[in-house]
Amino acid sequence: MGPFLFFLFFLLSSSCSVSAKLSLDYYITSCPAVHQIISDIVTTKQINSPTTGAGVLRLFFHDCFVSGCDASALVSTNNFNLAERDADINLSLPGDAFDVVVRAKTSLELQCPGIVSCADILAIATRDLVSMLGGPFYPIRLGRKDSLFSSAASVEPNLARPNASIDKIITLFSSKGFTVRDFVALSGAHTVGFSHCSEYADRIFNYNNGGRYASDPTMNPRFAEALQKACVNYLKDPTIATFNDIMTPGRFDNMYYQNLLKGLGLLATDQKLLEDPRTAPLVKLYAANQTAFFQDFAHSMQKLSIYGVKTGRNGEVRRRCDSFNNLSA
Ligand code: HEM
Ligand SMILES: *[C@@H]1O[C@H](CO)[C@@H](O)[C@H](O)[C@H]1NC(C)=O
Ligand SMILES: *[C@@H]1O[C@H](CO)[C@@H](O)[C@H](O)[C@H]1NC(C)=O
Ligand SMILES: CC(=O)N[C@H]1CO[C@H](CO)[C@@H](O)[C@@H]1O
Repeated sequence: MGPFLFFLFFLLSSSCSVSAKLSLDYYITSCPAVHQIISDIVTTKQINSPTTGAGVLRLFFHDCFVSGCDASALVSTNNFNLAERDADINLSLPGDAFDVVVRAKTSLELQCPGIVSCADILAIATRDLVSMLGGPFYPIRLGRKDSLFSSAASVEPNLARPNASIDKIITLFSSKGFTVRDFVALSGAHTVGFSHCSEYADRIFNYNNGGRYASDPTMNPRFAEALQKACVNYLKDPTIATFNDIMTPGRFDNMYYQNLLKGLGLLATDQKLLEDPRTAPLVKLYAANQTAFFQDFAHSMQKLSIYGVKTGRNGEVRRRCDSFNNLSA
């Protein structure tokens, strides 16, 4: 192949978009039972440990936003490298979420060794769990490769804290190609799971230096009082956590948005969605119409699940989800 032809080939092959290389039936011949195997593991795990679903959903979001949906968040730190999962913001990612992926991988390695990537497992497990909790079911295109890198330092700039402004989060999302609509719809994930007191303590204790029990005026006062009781010892016991959605904590529904209308948002960034004129109309839409929320959530999750995906030689199919195949990487 002459240099010109090679150049042409390179142009053509690199212009195929990543998502075009993913497909719904990627494992149809190499591992036809992939969906059944993952679904069995996920179902058993969720029944035995009901906090798994929310944990996996959050883990998936963190994995995707930091360098793409490439299982970089699953890698353990070793002597050579401080991995993503050990960044400060990750410290509360729950062990059950990692565990269910490891279990699915173990089962898949017995039936189709070396075939199914950890990134695909995490994407499928997330989808299955959302649907098991009562949320929408959506198709997932497959063929993601697992990352060759994972770095704690890349976490902080790519995720938002609950003290961030809505402006800052919209900028973060849009820098990755996600719209305000994606942001508000994906935030509905906080209809399940927990947050630790430290994540919202500044809203319920000494708000604006107003005294020990001064709380954020945008928070429902009875809700604030209940949280003050639950969190009274949070500095001594940092493991104390409360439901993100106090009304239907284990169900994936549109209650998160209905809560915001009543001042029952837990994190500052949740409640602020009702204040910003760019996000408030969507909060009201989703609060009034669960079908609209489910449609948009499913759409944005499909978009999230192909964000920054690695294909071809930009990644590998890991043998173990917590380490690279080349152990000295
Ligand atoms: C962009 C703004 C966001 C901020 C500031 C934020 C922040 C947080 C914080 C502080 C927690 C509590 C963590 C803990 O204390 O253990 C949390 C939990 C959670 N987040 Fe978010 N989050 C955001 C967006 C998202 C998105 C887009 C998703 C998924 C699509 C998501 C899914 C979850 C889930 C499911 C939980 C519960 C985790 C569990 O129970 O283990 N979050 N989030
Ligand atoms: C938000 O909280 C983090 C620690 O959780 C802190 O490092 C950061 O300075 C705070 N940012 C703002 C804007 O207050
Ligand atoms: C709710 O949203 C769905 C999907 O966008 C739409 O088809 C339906 O008409 C809406 N329902 C109401 C009552 O507005
Ligand atoms: C949570 C996680 O899996 N990553 C690290 C961050 O926090 C956990 C829990 O403390 C640590 O065990 C992990 O090293």
